[in-house]
Amino acid sequence: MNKPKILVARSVFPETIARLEAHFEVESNQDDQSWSKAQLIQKLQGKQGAFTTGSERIDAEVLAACPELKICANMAVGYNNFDVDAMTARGVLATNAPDVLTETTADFGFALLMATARRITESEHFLRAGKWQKWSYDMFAGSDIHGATLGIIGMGRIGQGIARRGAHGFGMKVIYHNRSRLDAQLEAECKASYATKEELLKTADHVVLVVPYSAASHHTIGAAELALMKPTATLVNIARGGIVDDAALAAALRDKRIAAAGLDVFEGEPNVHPALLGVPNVVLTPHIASATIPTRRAMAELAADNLVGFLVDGKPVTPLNPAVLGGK
Ligand code: 8YV
Repeated sequence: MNKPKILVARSVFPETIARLEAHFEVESNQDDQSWSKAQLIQKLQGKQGAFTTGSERIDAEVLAACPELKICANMAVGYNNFDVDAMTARGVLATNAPDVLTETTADFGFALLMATARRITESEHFLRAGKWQKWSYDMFAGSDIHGATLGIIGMGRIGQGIARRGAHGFGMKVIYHNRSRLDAQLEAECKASYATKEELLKTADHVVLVVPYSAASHHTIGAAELALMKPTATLVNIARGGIVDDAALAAALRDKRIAAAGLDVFEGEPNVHPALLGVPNVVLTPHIASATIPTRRAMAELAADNLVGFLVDGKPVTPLNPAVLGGK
């Protein structure tokens, strides 16, 4: 019997490819070429499955042009690259990779917060440039993390991981804003209390964004929100680029309306707004919050589990639109 055909849209572990090849005829993009939408459509011709990594847009146009497609498995917890409604309408299964990256991503969020608040990369650049000639009492003075107020916008699994680190590890006072309140037990475990977005922005010393991207969360932080923050506050974004208005943030950093920012994600990445590159009080990293080998391996395995589970056994592990399962 012919094996189903799948596309692996980005480079991935050779072991993952080998595992997929046991079940499928695999075309993979091991050279990590950047494909236009037309090229993605062309590569998807005749494919029943796609292994995606979060940046390949699967929308109504792609789906209409690829009628054989049955499943897209994202190697990412975020799935704003999928138009899930359009996929459901076409009977195409969407899956993501939740849970396996929670703790690693929360570690990174905290690392970025610490690097930002304590000016670690800025001071390292100074040292490497040979500018360190003397001690001074306020050289690279940053803001305290222990005992400070940590405001988390988006209190899903990763947000809760950051709250636990802040409350239990650093004695921070944790406040959060989320579409819905956590139940009392989770709030107690995270030592976190609910705040409106406005209260959070006005009172937090450090604001961390972990909210999923959608039309509703686009520019959750723009000029008006930045204006509410304390001039001593820091902002960390490990969610998605479009959550922050990068131009407004660059202006706020330049004018010292907030103290500093740490960004792992950007509007239009891998391009970064040039104004952000021009301000010193921002730590910039290339979307690496989940990047440890064990975690990336677990994410790849889960995406592969979904492809094999669905196309071979009819049982995906983490479906986002289980409504389509009845029809396949
Ligand atoms: C991924 C992510 O590295 O899981 C997510 O939503 O943003 C990252 O962990 C990225 O999407 C590529 O897989």
